[in-house]
Amino acid sequence: MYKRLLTIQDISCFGQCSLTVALPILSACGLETVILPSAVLSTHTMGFSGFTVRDLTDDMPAIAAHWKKEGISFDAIYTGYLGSAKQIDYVKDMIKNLLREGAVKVIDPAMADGGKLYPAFDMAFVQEMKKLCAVADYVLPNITEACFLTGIEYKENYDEAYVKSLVKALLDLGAKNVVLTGVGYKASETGVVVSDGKSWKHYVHRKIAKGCHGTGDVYASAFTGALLRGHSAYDSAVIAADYVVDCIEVTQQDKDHTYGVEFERTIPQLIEKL
Ligand code: PXL
Repeated sequence: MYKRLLTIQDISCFGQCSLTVALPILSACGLETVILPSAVLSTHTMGFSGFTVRDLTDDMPAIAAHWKKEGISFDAIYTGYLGSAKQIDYVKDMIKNLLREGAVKVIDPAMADGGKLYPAFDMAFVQEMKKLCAVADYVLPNITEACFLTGIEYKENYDEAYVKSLVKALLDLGAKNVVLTGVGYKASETGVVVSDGKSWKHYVHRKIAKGCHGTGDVYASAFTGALLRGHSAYDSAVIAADYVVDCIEVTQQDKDHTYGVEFERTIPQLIEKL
């Protein structure tokens, strides 16, 4: 079936993240991809200074109302980087008003990495993001985001008991399935844990580089694309992880390309896996 998905996140014009990654990946996965930009920035906020920001919060309710009037509805929603706590409220309204029966809700609480919140966010934003994660079918945090969402202390070195406590706390928030990224117990490894509270699967793969920018968005887009193409949550998590590894590998051949990953070059490999 040809599915229609709504994705809400910013447009960072330069920098290969958020919507400039999500739209091409989801379209390539064969989904009708409707976008709602939460803000327009000249670049993303990591490693650039003096970037411009046009916040689009106030446009969101009117866009949603127009869609409602036109009878436009969605089989799925996938949210990424959101600009403000108020936007999260508007997203919750769209979940109530614009989704078809049985629509899939994927929430990537893109707000933190490496133990720290991104510059634009504070704890008030985190509180609102918790409420959005509570209604998610799939929540896709990294370890730092999981810590902010659950109040559990961030650790660089951890064991399976620690990861289990994070996943349990995320499920207790209300999310139906947790896809926790960046989980590895050795320096040379990383991976993803997928759990619905009953089953527990950990896909472990090689760690090539530390913290490549935009890979969270590449991951969440490929995961959502595979899921909506009918793959299981675990298979989608594996497909997305392998795709991100391919993206990092091709990008490493290009030493000057430090602001994002060259995800376009490996889209054929992703399609092959679907
Ligand atoms: O990749 C997440 C992301 C999305 N959008 C903007 C960002 C970031 C991460 O820093 O700055 C504007």
